Amino acid sequence: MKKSALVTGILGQDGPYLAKLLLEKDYKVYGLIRRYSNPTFSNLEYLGIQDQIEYVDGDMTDEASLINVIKSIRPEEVYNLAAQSFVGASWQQAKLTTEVNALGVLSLLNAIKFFSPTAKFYQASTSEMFGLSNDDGYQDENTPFHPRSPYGVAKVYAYWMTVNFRESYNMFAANGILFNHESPLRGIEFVTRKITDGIAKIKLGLAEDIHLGNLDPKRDWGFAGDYVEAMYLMLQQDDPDDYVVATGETHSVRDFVEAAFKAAGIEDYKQYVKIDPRYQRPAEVPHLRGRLDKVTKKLGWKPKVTFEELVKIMVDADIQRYKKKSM
Ligand code: NAP
Ligand code: F7E
Repeated sequence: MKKSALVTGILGQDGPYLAKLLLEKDYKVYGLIRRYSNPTFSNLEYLGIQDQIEYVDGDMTDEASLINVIKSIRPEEVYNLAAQSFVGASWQQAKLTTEVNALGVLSLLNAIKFFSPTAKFYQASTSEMFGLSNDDGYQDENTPFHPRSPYGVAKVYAYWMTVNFRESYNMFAANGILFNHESPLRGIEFVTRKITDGIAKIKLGLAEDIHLGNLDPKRDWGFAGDYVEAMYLMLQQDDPDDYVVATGETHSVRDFVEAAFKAAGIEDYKQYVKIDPRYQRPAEVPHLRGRLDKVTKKLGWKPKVTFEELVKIMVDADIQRYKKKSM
């Protein structure tokens, strides 16, 4: 019998990479999708796996829909990747962000507790929970949380609820505290993809500049394809636990801009970048850098793609995309 897994957030960035990995391991993969007037399966199509997923209908804000899904498929593993994941939007839509990212997780945990209690549960926790905490230049599993956005606050709730279900009901519930991870499938509003998409347009004469906010914040950026392996490994352990997943390196947004223009063969980037206050945030997370000792020691996980390789993969993919469109 094939193992079964439910992946929420199947149409996003991480969902397709994780689904591909699970399919390669011969899982039956169910993907939760919500009602949409015009759904886009483009990220699954990009990886060529859109026809290999069994889609189930549900919304993180509708508890009954989650109960129905869990009850009907009783998956052995549940990867909760669904979220309003854009930090910038979480100030404008704080309540929605809370309903999806915090209360939605409580609903899903309850559905599992009642209808598939032996299922192993993965919660997509985030380095945004650390926010301002940065004792020695690194964050790890023992760093206190100080979230800086409604997104971060909601994720802290979900983190602790995951721990609480583990401690209260003896459920296998694990948090992956993932630092920023990117890919050609990254949503276009996130800074890395906004930069590589903008550079591709400039390179092909389709745009003149890129409008960005604060270039000083530092992030620990890795490749999404590497990070889904860590999610999978967390659910293959005998005991549930919480793990930081990161590269251990940090770069500013400015560094990313410079590296991306360079990868596209443009040396003098400054003339193309306009600082636009519309993209500055009410409260910023200035410095993220994860310590990956635990995930390496306990799960044997390490990132494979370097910062420079990641930048090049994303720049090349966007240039190819626009070239294909113009053919
Ligand atoms: P993403 O591309 O934004 O994907 C999120 C997915 O969640 C989308 O497919 C979206 O569905 C779905 N979703 C949103 N609201 C929903 C709702 N009410 N009901 C059901 N589904 C809903 O995010 P990602 O980059 O793949 O990240 C995956 C998870 O990891 C997220 O929880 C994110 O917060 C977390 N995370 C991400 C990073 C990172 O750097 N990427 C780091 C740490 C943690 P639609 O397609 O229908 O909109
Ligand atoms: O911003 C700065 C911005 O939106 C990165 C999500 O996946 O990772 C992601 O959250 C930095 C911030 O990602 C622009 O102010 C400057 O300092 O790409 P981002 P994020 O906020 O770090 C974490 C780990 C998650 O969990 C989230 O789900 O870049 N920045 N100028 C800009 N950011 C954007 N988006 N657009 C700009 O024009």
